Amino acid sequence: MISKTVTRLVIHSTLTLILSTLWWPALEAVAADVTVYKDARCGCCAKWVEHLNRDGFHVTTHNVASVDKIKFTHGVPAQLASCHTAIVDGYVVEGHVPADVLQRLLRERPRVKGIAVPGMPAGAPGMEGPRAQRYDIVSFDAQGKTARYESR
Ligand SMILES: [Cu+2]
Repeated sequence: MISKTVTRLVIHSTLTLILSTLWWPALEAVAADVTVYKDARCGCCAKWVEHLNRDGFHVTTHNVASVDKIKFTHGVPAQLASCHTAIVDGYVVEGHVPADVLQRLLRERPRVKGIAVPGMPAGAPGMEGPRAQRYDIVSFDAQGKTARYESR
């Protein structure tokens, strides 16, 4: 009787462990809140927000008079600037960063201040069009030191 209960308990906890391991990354990705600062007239910014929403992020957008001020406040290096700036889980996200790269950032949690897609490269999420170009997703730290995080 007791051994049967123990066996059941062991099976139950093992299953729970396996299931929680399987579900954890998915749950974490879906639960992430993103705050986006953009200009009200920016069309590609809105398209990037749609891209994040489709990927399960909870996005709150703020239309601001000066996106430059936001970038300065959050320490985005000038050469990495793009059209919008976002905050997710303590990280600064500049420009058209693909949702899966955002998820990688939240999974790996590197010791950086944020990541950026400088400028507005054609083909990046929210910048879809007939001609796509290669671009880098660049990380930066509080001192403004940059490194390539991923390439597309
Ligand atoms: Cu843009």
